[in-house]
Amino acid sequence: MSRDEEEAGNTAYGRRAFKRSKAHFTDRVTADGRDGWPVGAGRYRLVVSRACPWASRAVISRRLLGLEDAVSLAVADPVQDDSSWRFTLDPDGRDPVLGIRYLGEAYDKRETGYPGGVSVPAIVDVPSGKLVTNDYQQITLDFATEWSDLHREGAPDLYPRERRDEIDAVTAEVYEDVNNGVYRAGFATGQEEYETACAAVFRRLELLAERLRRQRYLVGDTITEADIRLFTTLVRFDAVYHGHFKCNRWKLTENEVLWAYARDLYQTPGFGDTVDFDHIKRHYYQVHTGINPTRIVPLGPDLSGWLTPHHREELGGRPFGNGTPPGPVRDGERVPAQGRP
Ligand SMILES: N[C@@H](CCC(=O)N[C@@H](CS)C(=O)NCC(=O)O)C(=O)O
Repeated sequence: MSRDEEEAGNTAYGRRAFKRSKAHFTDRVTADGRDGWPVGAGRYRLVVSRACPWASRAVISRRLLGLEDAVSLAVADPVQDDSSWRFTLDPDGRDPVLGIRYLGEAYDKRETGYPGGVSVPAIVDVPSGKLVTNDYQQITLDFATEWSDLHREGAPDLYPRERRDEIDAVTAEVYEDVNNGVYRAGFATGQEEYETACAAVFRRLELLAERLRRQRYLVGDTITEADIRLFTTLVRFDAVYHGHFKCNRWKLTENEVLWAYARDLYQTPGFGDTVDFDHIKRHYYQVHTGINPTRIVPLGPDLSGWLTPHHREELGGRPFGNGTPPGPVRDGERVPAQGRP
């Protein structure tokens, strides 16, 4: 949630439903450079928080597509301060490539006095230090389609042309009721608003479970953008959405199909190796003081189940299509032990 959303939440929420703001910086990095930002190896830095579901989409795509050498990664402290996302995990609290302490400095370089919030994911142009885009809906689609010259050998096609209509349709529903639905439930300030959002979350999850009962992935028989987008919410479900956001009709671990589907993806290289449960829990429970004033971070849930067999391979499917899984996580990008099961 960006700062302006949070402000809206503190004022008009009793009467108005939670509304996610649109990304303000929507330039695209493309093969032909039509917005002034051509794809180029080493030119851009992807700034994320591993806590953030929208940013995590980009971290997963980057791994699956093998864009690690092309786009470097900056991981912000999961707990923002009053000046928002900061690089306190790095030596001297500065991002070593951009040389800045706060992501907001790259926003300022792009547009002085921008009144909106600073959000992740963000792509920053390294030579100028300027923010290029914070348009999380577009970044992964562009990684999949515009950056193809720089994909690794064996990279999967995450947004296959012949499946785009189906992917767009399913991701629209997943966005509305699941990705953003949990936030609508979590930040509701009235009983009715909460109940409507929470009911929609579970109604949609049950429909998705039906769809996934007999097919391994959401669209076609390979991993696509649609799976990445559902995964980033499911992997956070029991850790933060069930308790902190009150989406508690059932836990992910209690839904046989979705729990197996989420474990299958978690155990696929490029998914689970990007997830930091410690960052996820500290961010949600410590930052949203409106809904958790004590800032206490719960000890649970038990994470060991994420590594148990899922048996989804019995449904067939070819995770990477004609491609191959990504190689090991780069040195310096491994999730610390405290964030893993
Ligand atoms: N609403 C964001 C989408 C991404 C987003 O909400 N990211 C969150 C983290 S999960 C964020 O950076 N929020 C700003 C903040 O919490 O200060 C946008 O407008 O681009």
